[in-house]
Amino acid sequence: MYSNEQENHQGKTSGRGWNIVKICLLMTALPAFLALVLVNGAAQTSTSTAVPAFRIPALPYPQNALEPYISARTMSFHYGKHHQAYVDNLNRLTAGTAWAGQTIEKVIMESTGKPDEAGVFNNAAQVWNHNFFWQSMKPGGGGKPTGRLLEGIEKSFGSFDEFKTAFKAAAVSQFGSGWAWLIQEGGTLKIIKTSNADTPLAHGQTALLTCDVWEHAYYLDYQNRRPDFVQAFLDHLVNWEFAASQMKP
Ligand code: MN3
Repeated sequence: MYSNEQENHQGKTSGRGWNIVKICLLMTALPAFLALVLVNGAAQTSTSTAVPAFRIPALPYPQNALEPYISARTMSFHYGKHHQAYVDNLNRLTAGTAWAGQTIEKVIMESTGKPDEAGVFNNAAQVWNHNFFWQSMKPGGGGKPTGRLLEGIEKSFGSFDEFKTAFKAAAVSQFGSGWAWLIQEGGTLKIIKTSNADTPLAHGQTALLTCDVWEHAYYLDYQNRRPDFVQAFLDHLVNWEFAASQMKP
């Protein structure tokens, strides 16, 4: 009993002594610890203020979601390789420049029409165009728009069918690589085509819808039959809700 109490007493005593040692250790270590936290914090701050790289947005649907009109194999190359390569190139070309960390739109607007910056423009515009293209489609798309967009199409092209014919003609007749677009300009809707990376954004036009007619967009699935690809795009893939969402008041 006594020895137990003594043990307890000693235990308490040695516990108190140990606490004092711990406090002393803590007081010694605290400045070092705080210094570490501060240094670490500064390092983290400098990382977070470091310029974020341009990133490829996630696809709005799985890679096989547009089958059978666009295969998962085409998507894996088109999104996973081509689109990714534009993003990687843009990061390489803008690293350490004033464009690093800017919005893709700003990079496009500031590099367009400058021969010395053609590489930056081409890659930035291709990143933007592809972001827009993926959103221009959805599984179970196609059909007809509604509301204000349908009214605008009927007013500008006569009828929805005439719009489809004209859009397909533009997409098919784009010589070489490029894009077909439905755009809004002023109060009217227009169909335009652009070459290579060129984009309506660089011309002050509002894009509503696009179809990529570079061969990499369709060659694995349609080979040389671009008209069949464009027809499938119009009939089965167009995301009209997205196009309508891009309209300006
Ligand atoms: Mn493409």
